[in-house]
Amino acid sequence: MIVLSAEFVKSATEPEGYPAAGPAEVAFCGRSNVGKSSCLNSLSNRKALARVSGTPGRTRLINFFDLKVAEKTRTREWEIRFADLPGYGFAAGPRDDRKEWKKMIDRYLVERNELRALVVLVDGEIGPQPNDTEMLDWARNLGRKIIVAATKLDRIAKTRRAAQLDKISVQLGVPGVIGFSAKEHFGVEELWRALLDA
Ligand SMILES: Nc1nc2c(ncn2[C@@H]2O[C@H](COP(=O)(O)OP(=O)(O)OP(=O)(O)O)[C@@H](O)[C@H]2O)c(=O)[nH]1
Ligand SMILES: [Mg+2]
Repeated sequence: MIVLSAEFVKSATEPEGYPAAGPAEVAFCGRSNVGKSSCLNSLSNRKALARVSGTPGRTRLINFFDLKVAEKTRTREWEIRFADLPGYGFAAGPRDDRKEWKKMIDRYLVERNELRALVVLVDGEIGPQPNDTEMLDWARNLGRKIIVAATKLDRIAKTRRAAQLDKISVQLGVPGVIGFSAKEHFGVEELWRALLDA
């Protein structure tokens, strides 16, 4: 995929602040430190897109990005909006913060009409954690389409990667978990295909 443009649109916490209806949207979520920013940067082929809005506290916000992409042959083009959701599993957060987070994500998942799919990133080395399963069940119960990608898969020996992906797939009950590495830049095309399919 060729990324023709990628830009930060705005940050928001509640529906009144979301950007006006525009391109079809996919949202990204995962545990804190799972490699979400790195994944967004790999997909957008930019070094620091996911940090453009880098003001303190931005991790508590939903960040929106607009992209234009084209087939390598330039025969087709798409506009797509990414919503970067704040990470979960930050153990140190006070109870009130977690309640706020849950409310913010719930409103987004329930109310956002443009949302076509939720990409849940899980750590490919350590595998899914209980809060990943919770996140998946939550999104599934709301009827959202889910795409799962396993990040940092470069940390697993090449010969073990397929088995690791199968294991994660079974653990989560999600077929076709995508193996991804921002470091070695693999899984990028496959994830793009899944996004555009959605
Ligand atoms: N080996 C390896 N390390 C990665 C990969 N992706 C991210 N990392 C590392 O993991 C750490 C966290 O990456 P981020 O992309 O900042 O993760 P994040 O989920 O956005 O983190 P927060 O926004 O702080 O929750 C960094 O040290 C990255 O360099 C990957 O594909 N392979
Ligand atoms: Mg990040």
